[in-house]
Amino acid sequence: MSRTKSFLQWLTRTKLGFFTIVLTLFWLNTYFIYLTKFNLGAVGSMQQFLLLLNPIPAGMLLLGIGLFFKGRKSYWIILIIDLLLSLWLFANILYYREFSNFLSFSIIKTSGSTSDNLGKSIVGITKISDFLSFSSVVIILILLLTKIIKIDVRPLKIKVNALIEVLALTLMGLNLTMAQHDRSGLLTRTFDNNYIVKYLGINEYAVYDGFKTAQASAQMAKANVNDLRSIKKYLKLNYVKPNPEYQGVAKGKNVLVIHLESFQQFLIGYKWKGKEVTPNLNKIYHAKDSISFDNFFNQVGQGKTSDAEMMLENSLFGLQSGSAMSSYGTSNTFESAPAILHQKADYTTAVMHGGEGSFWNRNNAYKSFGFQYFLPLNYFKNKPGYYIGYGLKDKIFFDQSIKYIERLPQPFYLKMITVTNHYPYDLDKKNQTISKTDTGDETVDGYVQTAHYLDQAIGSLMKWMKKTGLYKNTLIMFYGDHYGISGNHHKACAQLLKQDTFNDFDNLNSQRVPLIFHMKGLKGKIDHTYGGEIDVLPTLLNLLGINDKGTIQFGHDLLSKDAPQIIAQRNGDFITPEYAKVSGDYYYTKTGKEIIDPDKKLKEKLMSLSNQVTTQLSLSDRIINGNLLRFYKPSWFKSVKPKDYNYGEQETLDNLMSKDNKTSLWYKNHQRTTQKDFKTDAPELKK
Ligand code: GP9
Ligand code: MN
Repeated sequence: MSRTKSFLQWLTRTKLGFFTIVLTLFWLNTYFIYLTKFNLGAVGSMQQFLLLLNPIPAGMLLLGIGLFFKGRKSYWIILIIDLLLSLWLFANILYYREFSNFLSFSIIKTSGSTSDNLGKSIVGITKISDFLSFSSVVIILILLLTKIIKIDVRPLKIKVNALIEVLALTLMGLNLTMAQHDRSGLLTRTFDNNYIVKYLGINEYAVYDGFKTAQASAQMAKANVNDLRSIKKYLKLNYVKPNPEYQGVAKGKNVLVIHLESFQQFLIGYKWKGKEVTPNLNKIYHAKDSISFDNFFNQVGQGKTSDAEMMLENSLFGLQSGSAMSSYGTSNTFESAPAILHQKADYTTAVMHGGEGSFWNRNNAYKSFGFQYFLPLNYFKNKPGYYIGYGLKDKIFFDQSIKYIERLPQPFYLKMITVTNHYPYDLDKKNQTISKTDTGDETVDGYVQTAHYLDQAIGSLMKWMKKTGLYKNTLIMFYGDHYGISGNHHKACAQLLKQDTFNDFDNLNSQRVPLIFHMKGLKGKIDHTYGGEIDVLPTLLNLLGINDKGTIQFGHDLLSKDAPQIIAQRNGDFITPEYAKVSGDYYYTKTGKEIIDPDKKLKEKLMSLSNQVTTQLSLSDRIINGNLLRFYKPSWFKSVKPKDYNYGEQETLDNLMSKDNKTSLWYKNHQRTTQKDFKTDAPELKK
């Protein structure tokens, strides 16, 4: 008998052979679906390699369970497991089509009522080719029924079964190690479910998500309404009255929040080779109608951008590890800025971002926050050369946003998330209009270039606002979300900042990011108050004249004379106008001298500050981990129900582009677009 023939015999006549066939079909099937139905963005040979191989370990482990059974049962159980895996694939294809994200247990749990009206639209969005996810099941079934595969009833040695499972786990471990190597923090930072699937596989994702969900619901089950009561008491005790001088000065104005990606304070006024890096922002920073803070700190943890967003929208901290928006954004109840503004002052609320909607779980979390509109990448044309790093280049993003901004009913609360100034600060030649710095540190030297690019994009947007008149009735808020150059680049940082050295205390100092409120007629100043991202919401609410008494917010109005000025960092470090704590060591803020031998009084002071910081952080954590805001029902606030929000493209465009939005800029401009008033020098858009 020839070798091939005996191999074929082995495949079709033995149990192990059957297992091999199912596993191979399952593998190829899953890989095919990865490539055709999801947008996983595997770039580079490592990611492509992992994407190709990642269905194998899970398939082996799960299908292998069937091998433990005897006789015919074993075959059927393997087939049923394959069917379940295919079903999971199928369900994800449908969900992904609508939401560019994978199903999660918290979505499934709430889907009876909700959320995404999946049930309703399931038929509408299914394509014939989606059923290809069942092809391995169908092929096996045919092979069995036609008796091409003959059932082998002999039991397998238990040792062989166990070996297969051990091998599967080993492969899984190997896969994980390689993935972590390519993308550190893959599991701890939870940026995007797409990443988990791309690196580890769709079934590993299910396990991961299940684990996270179980962890969260255990913590939630333990929490009760009394936990919230004690936190309310704490907040009441620490409440500071907002500054009456600024109360309501921006009442009824549009609020345009510009998220300056990775933008550090030192860029303001910074010159490279005699050229200002951010001339437009510098002008805004110093304008007479800008309140600009120069001691404002980012307070993010691993969740980076998403932590900044969590703080700005909710005045709650991110978590010690991972991203609160990813882990709790779908299932938790919030009392967020968009909901407050909508309910108290009839604002239309929206976010626009030139990146994928699933990143940081935005497409779920924003519903929980109460954003009416979310326009991520799929709302924008994305031609070759438009996209870099994590999203559309800022100039292209702004250019294409105009047609949506002008349609928003006013007053609006709109956040625009820029992304070009993001590590690794890459920019194509034709967009480089300032030279790189020369520290020799590759990850640092492009920073001024992308920051310069972002600044130019902002310049165009401002011109458009002035031209169209939107400028007159809008409060524009700029903020940097977190550092751009991490503390690991001591030498380069010292060089950029023209210092001899750069130590841990300098690193804390360079966590300063801009916070600017700019509005025509605003009584401006450079404000030296120490503040952080947690404080933005109370400050903004006061400017808009919205009473925030009784809200569950950990920040304080930065314009208040009584602002406590103790700025927590997510790891328990802090800075005040007098003292700072950096990795367990204390410093004098003004001189940067380390406090070596504090006397008793000073020691007590430092301890007390330290305790205040950990108290804040842990109380905020309790709210998020225990989902405590589900117990919060003040008379003036209606809890947000994510199911009331539909981010489906059709519905979004129907509402947004409706001719009935009589308060929109477009309507006021005699129902004509203002797109031609937006001038851009983006080389990609040159006619
Ligand atoms: C992507 C962007 C980046 O959408 O917001 O997030 P980051 O890496 O800065 O946390
Ligand atoms: Mn960011």
